[in-house]
Amino acid sequence: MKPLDVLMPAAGMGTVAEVVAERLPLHRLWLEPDPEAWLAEHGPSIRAVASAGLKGAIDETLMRRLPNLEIVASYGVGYDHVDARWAGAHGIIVTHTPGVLDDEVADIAMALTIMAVRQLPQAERYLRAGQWPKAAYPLTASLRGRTVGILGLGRIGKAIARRAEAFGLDVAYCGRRAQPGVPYRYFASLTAMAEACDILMVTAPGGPETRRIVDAEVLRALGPDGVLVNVARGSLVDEPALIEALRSGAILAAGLDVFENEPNVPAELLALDNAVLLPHVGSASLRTRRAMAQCVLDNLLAFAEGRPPLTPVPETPWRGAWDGSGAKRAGRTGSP
Ligand code: 8YV
Repeated sequence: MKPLDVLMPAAGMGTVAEVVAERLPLHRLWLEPDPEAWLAEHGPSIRAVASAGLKGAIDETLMRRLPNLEIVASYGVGYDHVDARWAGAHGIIVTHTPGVLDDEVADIAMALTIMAVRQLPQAERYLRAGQWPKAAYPLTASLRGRTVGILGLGRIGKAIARRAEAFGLDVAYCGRRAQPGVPYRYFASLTAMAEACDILMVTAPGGPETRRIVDAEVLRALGPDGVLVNVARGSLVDEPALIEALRSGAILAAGLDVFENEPNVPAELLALDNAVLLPHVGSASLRTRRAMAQCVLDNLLAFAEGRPPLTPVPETPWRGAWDGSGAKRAGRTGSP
């Protein structure tokens, strides 16, 4: 096995650098005093990139600095920070970490739903502020009799749907097409689904195609009893429109794990009591983050040994052209 030099451009969230470095030569670009000079000197020896999370885009500019790059192993199921189309067109495989985090993220989605509808963070603040002896906490809205509309019924959406059913909720979904064998009501139009549901659950991938698709019109359709829950990407939601909808009572509440410009959360959102806000912790348990890091490593090891990567993204399907000798895969074109 030819050693696979791995570059990690930006520091990640926990474990991934350690897990990769145990088995493969890892270069931590963010620790280099002059990253540009490092790339100019060492870029050609790099065949693999491990992305440690959403920080640091793996874009055309970076990939062009690495003329012998063959694989980008990304940490996380969403890979909107990686230009997978460019990679695919240049013979570079991109992998992600699907499957291992579905239940963890679905748990948080349900937690956010209950927190937002039953005002649990507010009730806890009330108790801690010593208000309880003065008066019982005010009555809240209820989850009973509600319909959850899931935008993007992928693995995580389905894990949420199973939980929602167990909670006695009706489930609907919206996506590019109706899925055969799925028992939930399908909507081709997001606005129509928002009108028909009470809790709009966002689990679709980020990226240019879904940018700000939850806009003022969708929020209006969700209505004054409606709750928006987002565990996907902040980019799917028009954040100023959401702030306005929460402020004006156009919707009841929101539960958000993700934001447009993480880790910065607009002061207007922070000021709103009907927004429950979490710092992108959907998958952030030790167990699940370890499993994600292991998936990054397993993809890199498979590739280093000439085996097919385990979880390539659809834009870069494995064509089996790489022979493990260090030769570039067929189809790599357009290197600088
Ligand atoms: C992680 C995520 O927080 O998997 C994803 O797409 O958003 C989360 O599980 C993130 O990938 C870690 O950087």
